[in-house]
Amino acid sequence: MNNWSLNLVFRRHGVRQLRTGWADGPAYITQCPIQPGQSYLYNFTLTGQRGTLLWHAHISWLRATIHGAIVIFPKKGVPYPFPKPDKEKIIILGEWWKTDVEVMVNQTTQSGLPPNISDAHVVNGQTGAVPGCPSPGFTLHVESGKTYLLRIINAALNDELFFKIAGHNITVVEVDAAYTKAFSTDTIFIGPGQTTNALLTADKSVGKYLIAVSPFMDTVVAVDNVTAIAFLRYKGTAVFSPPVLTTTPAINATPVTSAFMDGLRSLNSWKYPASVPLTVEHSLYFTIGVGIDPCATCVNGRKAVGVINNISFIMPTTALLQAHYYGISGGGFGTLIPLEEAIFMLVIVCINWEGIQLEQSDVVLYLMSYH
Ligand SMILES: [Cu+2]
Repeated sequence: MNNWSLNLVFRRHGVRQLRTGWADGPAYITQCPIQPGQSYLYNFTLTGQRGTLLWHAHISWLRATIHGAIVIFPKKGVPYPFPKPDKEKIIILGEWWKTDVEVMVNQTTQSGLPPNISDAHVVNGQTGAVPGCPSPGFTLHVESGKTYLLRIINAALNDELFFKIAGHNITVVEVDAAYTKAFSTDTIFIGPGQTTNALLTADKSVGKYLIAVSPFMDTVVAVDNVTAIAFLRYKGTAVFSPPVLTTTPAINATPVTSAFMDGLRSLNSWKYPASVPLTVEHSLYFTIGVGIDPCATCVNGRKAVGVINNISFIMPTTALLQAHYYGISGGGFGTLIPLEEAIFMLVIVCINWEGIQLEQSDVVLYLMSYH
């Protein structure tokens, strides 16, 4: 039931909605939004998945604040393929604006100028003591000798983030609800909408340790460079203990991101095999980039738009999948790729991303339901 004053939809990132794509969530792609005072029932089945995923409002920029965790436990009696943690903790990273994000996005769409970068990053809703904000920061309480499964979610709108705990390595065991080979790291790299499960063992001296969340950006696009600060606190830590500090990776630390990505390997065990198709029957070539459209209200008379194969997206009045399903003409979905039982390989090339810094409307590109 939407008791709010704005249209809403909800999306579950990473849930394999087999044959329930209609309840997938993105506004005007799979469904029209739920209008104020109206209700909608999302009915879907989780099949063959367990782990941590993200749900959020998937319309405009409301996902800045309307979001949360989906925790899917293994079936009863099925153990984790890693040592059972003593406790589990959810850690949601995000971006925070001081302004109303909806007002900001509307202004951005009118002017064609880039939206403001966020004012801070947050860990479970708290920035920590950053300039202009007296937040105490989130505290993760632990007991010596115990192991914790951290279910880390990046709910940020735009920023890829580093997550680091002073003095502690953590062991990645699952990413986006898929088990991985366990690997130890001092820094996690996580993109918007992604999740990472990692084991943390409280095996250091009793005390307080800084948790730092900072952005990654290796091109010329402006980004919020404020580090969110949280704390890991052992039981028995004296009240006014100064925290053990850490450094954050450089904002453009590509080697750190590469090392993390290269460390990710599917568990690929007998019980959890990586069954991927080995024969490709069709190759599809996509270029993803930024184009310029004329815009009467825009400051420069034009605005940047996201494009796939040089075609941009115009918000339809009927959701695309609804139009397709009911055979409504003029659905705005153009030529559909005829799908048959075949293995496709998508070749995706990003072009002209530097263009984003020059002028920008709401340039957000999504790839939906590809597998
Ligand atoms: Cu989303």
